[in-house]
Amino acid sequence: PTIFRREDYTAPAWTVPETALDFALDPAATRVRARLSVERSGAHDLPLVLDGAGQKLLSVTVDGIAVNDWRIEGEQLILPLPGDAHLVETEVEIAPERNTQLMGLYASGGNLCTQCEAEGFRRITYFPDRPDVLSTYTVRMSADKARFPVLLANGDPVAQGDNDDGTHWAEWHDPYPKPSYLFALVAGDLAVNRGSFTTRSGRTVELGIWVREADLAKTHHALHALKLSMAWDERVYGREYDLDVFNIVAVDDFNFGAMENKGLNIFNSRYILADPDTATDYDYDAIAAVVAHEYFHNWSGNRITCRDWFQLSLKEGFTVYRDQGFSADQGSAAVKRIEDVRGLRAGQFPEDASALAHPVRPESYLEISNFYTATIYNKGAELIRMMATMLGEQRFRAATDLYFDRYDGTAATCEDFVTCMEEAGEIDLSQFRLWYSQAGTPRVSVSLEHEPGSGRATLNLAQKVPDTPGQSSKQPQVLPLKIRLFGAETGEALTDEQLVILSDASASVTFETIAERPIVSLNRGFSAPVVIESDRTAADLAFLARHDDDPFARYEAMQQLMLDTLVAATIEGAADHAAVIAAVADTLDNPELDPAFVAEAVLLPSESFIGDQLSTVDPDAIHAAREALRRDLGRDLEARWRTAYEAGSGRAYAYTPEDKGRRRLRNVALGYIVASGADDAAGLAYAQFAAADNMTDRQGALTTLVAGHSAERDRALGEFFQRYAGNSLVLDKWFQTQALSPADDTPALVTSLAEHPAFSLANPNRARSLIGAFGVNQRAFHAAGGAGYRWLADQLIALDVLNPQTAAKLLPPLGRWRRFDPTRAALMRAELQRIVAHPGLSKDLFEQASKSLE
Ligand code: BAL
Ligand code: ZN
Repeated sequence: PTIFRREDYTAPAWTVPETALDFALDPAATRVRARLSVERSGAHDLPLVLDGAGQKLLSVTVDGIAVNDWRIEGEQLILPLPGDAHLVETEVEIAPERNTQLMGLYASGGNLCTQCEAEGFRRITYFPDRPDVLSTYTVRMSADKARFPVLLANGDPVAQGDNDDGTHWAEWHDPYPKPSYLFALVAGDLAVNRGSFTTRSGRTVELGIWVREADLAKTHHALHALKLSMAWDERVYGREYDLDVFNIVAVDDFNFGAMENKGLNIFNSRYILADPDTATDYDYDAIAAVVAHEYFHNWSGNRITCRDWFQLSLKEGFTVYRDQGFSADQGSAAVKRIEDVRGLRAGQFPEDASALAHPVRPESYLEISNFYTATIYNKGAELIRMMATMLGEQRFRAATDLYFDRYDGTAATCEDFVTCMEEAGEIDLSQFRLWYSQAGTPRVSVSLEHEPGSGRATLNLAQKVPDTPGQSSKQPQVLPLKIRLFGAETGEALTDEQLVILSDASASVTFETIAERPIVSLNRGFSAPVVIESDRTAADLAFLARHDDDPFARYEAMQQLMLDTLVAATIEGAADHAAVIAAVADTLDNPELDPAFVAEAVLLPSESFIGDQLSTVDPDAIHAAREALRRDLGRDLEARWRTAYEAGSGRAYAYTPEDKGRRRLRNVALGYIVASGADDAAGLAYAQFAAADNMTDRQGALTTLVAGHSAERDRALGEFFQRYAGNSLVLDKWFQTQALSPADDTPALVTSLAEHPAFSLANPNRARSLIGAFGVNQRAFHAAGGAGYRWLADQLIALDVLNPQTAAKLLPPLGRWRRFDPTRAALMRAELQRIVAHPGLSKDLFEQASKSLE
């Protein structure tokens, strides 16, 4: 397969200022006529090259005359053109109902919809399918009116009408030049929840959320989030919406979470549909975040797009940073930061430590779909956050204003963005750029020396960026570390918060007039996405968990204390739990803390995160160590857990930050009561399950029950399935909860669930709910003998035939073989080799599997 390299970029030889498309829609055979006005760019005699994939080419004309001097090379249409400007028309036929890879035009739930990012448009029509070819689009569609009463496309509606033959048509026009990956159309039998938003300049935008009629009542939260997002982007970034309509359509079969097509976002229904009975608080939060994310792309992605796919983080990192800011403003910013860092550590740090590690701006790829990664998205967002931290609020806003102003209407690069940060921020970011080119998570070691006599304290810092595939001997990066010193006796802050920029391999920072022994609060707010190795003792960490004024640092101290204990227990077979138990008790006893924060702070690190701290992961020892600590925490603090549980009980459901926090803590408390082994625990969990008036409590209880063995577990699983049999999003939870269970029967259960009549590989959400969840269940996936590895490989090979993109995204757990003992590593490698050798493998899965073997 062809390797694409960033260094090979050349500007397009031909531009397409205008595109007119005409669709005769039919699930079995759709005809697409494309009229492209093309212009030669610069002095050259290169032919016009149009990308295509999988369609039947019916005709080609140039300036209205049929031509036959074109040729197909690979899947590209090569057309020599004599002049500098022509009208090129093609007609193709495609079969949406046979499109199982869900790229291009496809059928979902009887409706037709599109997904074009990154390279799906070429499956619809021949086109220079690259993000730096910007075109205005006029789209005309006709379809059977009874079957597809709603016809939507990008931009604003122009006209519509009926034909004599039972079909109808609609025309849409998008005046904003856009790359082909932002093209969208939808034809279907859909109902709409309408709203409107008046922009700050007084323009009224008509909003619509389109779903199946039966789901209409579940769209209010998404519509509300959309309005909040529109107002937030005006207030925080000065960005106003630019079309007269903004439509969102929810579909059940979708590779991504959602897609930011201009004026017509298409969403995975899991990020639109919510009511208290079917969606958890987590779902509600995620819906608001994804609605905001896609809306924010209108500026960071659509008005300014990417020059090439190596620049993907230009739009994704920045937009994630923007949606994180939005979510932080809707509730507890501290808890949001904790959640985001947990996500980074669960998804991105392991990627950065794996064979699939890549820089935020990659240098090469085989299949761009494989680069929609936590590194591009979440580490990319951390890069923006670091620049924002170093610039400060006002200069960061000036820099984003400059960026939006300077590059509006263009396809830009990460370099363009950083240059704006430098210019408006009046800061030199030369060395900071290494964050874009060097992969790997920097490790920072920290020690603090104190001379009581002179009152001098010296903080010694050293950094190391680890080797990653293809990259060794890396240069030190710019690490903005927020720090503060606290007195070990008084608990008082001894300094203000300071921003220390570590840019050398090592450096020292000196503090004067430090009378008492200081304890350092480090990387506050997780100001740099690094791993900290410090010489702080368990007592120091417990102290910070109690006294630190930065909520993130407080949480972090507690996590580190737990982690140190669990790592010691994993290696030694046992550890003293007293310090953790005392710190958790303290946290539970502190009436000033927000329950949502307490719930985060008292949760033990995941088994995978514990594994990430070890040179060789021992899944069984980790599980045993974590369960032992959970049990002791449950037993020793049982009265406190029951008090916390009761405090969160007996309230009618409301989706407010306060109620969410109470529910979260209540469910965490339930988990510890069950861990204590109390006789009434399963009964208590089942009672919560049965009486719940919301999905957070019902799924929380189910998760707790599924983690153990009891009659209540089986009863709850059966009842849950019956109650939600018609709701595919909730059935995903049923599969996922079982696949994530730490119980010892999970491997067998997952194997049988794959045979369940409700399981299907064709729906990405369902595939992810079982296969994806199992892959991240460290204990179950890595159960001795390698059956889990074989099962995953079998599933991926089967899924690859239908949907290579989704299959490839589920492969990374197999690629972590270097982290495991030689027996497991050999079994994992054998499965990777089996995948690579499989005939007819997609390049998506081939790239992931072959790189994982290197
Ligand atoms: N652009 C793909 C989906 C998203 O990141 O919004
Ligand atoms: Zn995005």
